[in-house]
Amino acid sequence: MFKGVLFDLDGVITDTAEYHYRAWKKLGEEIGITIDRAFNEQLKGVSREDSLSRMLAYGNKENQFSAEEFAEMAQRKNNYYVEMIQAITPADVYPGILDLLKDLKSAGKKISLASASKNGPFLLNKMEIEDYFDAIADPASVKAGKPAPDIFVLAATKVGLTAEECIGVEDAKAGIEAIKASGALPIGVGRAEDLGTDIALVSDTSKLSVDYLTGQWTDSTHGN
Ligand code: B16
Ligand code: MG
Repeated sequence: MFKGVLFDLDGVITDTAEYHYRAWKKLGEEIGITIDRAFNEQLKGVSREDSLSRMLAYGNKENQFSAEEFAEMAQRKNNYYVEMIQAITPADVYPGILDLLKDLKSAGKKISLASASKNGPFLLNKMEIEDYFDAIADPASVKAGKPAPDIFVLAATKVGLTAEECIGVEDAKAGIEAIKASGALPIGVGRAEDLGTDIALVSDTSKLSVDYLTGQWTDSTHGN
């Protein structure tokens, strides 16, 4: 049976994915790149710097900025984002997540954060759920971001487990790829069009429960 759950944050624990989108859109408007929600799917789960590189490539402006300008734009996007997330409260925790965290704790499962966001600890604090987490994997300390498996491997290691002993929960294509590569069992929150047809999917977080996770584990090759 699975021994731990590795949680993505943005788009799984709360709706910060929307704020990331708005902050990138605002920066884009300032530098003459118009993005839409379809393009934004490619930024979900991707680090701040990699997201900016993808946005510049999308706008055919990848060679127009110096390293200093690049760093300033990444910082500016984060400033917009940090301003938006100040207002986050416990009421912003997605449906079902608090009960899931409580039930996982009661069931003796480890809980670890595998977010690409450097704002993860701040957000857990704002939502008042940091005490449920046995560990937070620091995205600044891994070599490669999602879709590389590093952050999920680190999140498992930090709670004394291997990724193979864990379930990973993600809302982004890059994150699902990272979970698969780590050896954990992926569960997606979202649509098959975005996340693929080969993994377990829930349409929203209210469908996530210890029973659901247990059923998926038992049905998978991990359970055999
Ligand atoms: P920050 P996740 C990811 O978080 C977001 O999905 C992605 O949009 C963002 O660029 C990335 O964190 C970095 O976030 O700029 O706050 O460090 O989905 O992996 O929880
Ligand atoms: Mg996410």
